[in-house]
Amino acid sequence: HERVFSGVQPTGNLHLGNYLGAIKRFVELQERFECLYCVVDLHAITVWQDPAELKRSIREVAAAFLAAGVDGEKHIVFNQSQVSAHAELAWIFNCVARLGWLNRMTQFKEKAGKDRENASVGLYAYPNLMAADILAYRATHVPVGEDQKQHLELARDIAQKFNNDFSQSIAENGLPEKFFPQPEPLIAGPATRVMSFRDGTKKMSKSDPSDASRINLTDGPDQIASKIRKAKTDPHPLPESVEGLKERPEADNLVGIYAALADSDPAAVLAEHGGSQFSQFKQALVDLTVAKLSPITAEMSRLVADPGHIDKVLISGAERANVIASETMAHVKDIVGFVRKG
Ligand code: AQP
Repeated sequence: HERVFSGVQPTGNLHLGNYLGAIKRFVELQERFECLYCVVDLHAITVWQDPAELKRSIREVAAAFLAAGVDGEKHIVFNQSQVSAHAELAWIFNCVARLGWLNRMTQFKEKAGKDRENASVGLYAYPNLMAADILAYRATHVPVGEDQKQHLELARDIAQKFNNDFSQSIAENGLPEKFFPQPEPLIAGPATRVMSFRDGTKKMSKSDPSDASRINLTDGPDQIASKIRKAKTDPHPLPESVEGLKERPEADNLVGIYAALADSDPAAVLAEHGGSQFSQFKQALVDLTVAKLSPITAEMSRLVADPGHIDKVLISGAERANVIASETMAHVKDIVGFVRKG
């Protein structure tokens, strides 16, 4: 059974990278898979979140899903904290994953920075919770940006170790040998790693203190235009072919963004715009970005202004997610050897 799971953190400043690397892909996958899209609020609190701000951000991420075209009736949209299986399974995975595995996670190193002693334990265990998110639904496919690749690999290792450690018990409970599937990352297309507009070697990120480094999904046409015009570039015209994008991170980034927004690919974009000056290409990119994002931004603000609809979608989503996840948890408890009410 093929099933998609993915999540986005409600930590404010949703940006073009989140849209192109994740949310836009969520929409595309709805035709082919049964999908669960989660606002991962338990992940968000691994770093401090102001409670009122968190509530607002949870609704904003849900609004972004819906405004971008995720169907909250056919598929499942919910917030993580409302399905207790995520936290329960994460604990079990805390006891499956090895310290050595987590010590290799580069995102923890980046986010904890120099003051590692002062990072939350949750930030360290984050990848185990992410594995639980996916495996609570025994999801087979996970659309994410390039930055999540290492965490996905860890989720695969956890699934495999659980299946191995408990192979006898899995068999005794009459369950399939590969109780947890190996979730496959879906990292494809021209915008799996959208870069900062201020530094072509850093990814576009919510937490970048410079607002000019990213296009927020709440930015209006004027902000979009000004940020794209000011985006860092090199002094050369656009190359004629994709080979010419090597060693030119800023050009590569803008061409990738254009291609992703146009549902095209970099070669086709360069066939049209190769040889242009950046000033010209940037104007085309402004027009395309505004055309694609404006309807989403408008719908997001409409939904957030009266959150009744969003809350209904989230509550119904959590109920339906809970049905699937509780079944997994009942099996997991039997497999591990917990006594429970039958
Ligand atoms: N720059 C990016 N390009 C492509 N995809 C990206 N994603 C994030 N940044 C880019 C993808 O968006 C999804 C949701 O991300 P998240 O909110 O769960 O966490 P994140 O990766 O930590 O997001 P940020 O913006 O980078 O936040 P900070 O600044 O806190 O680190 C994921 O699928 C992610 O790959």
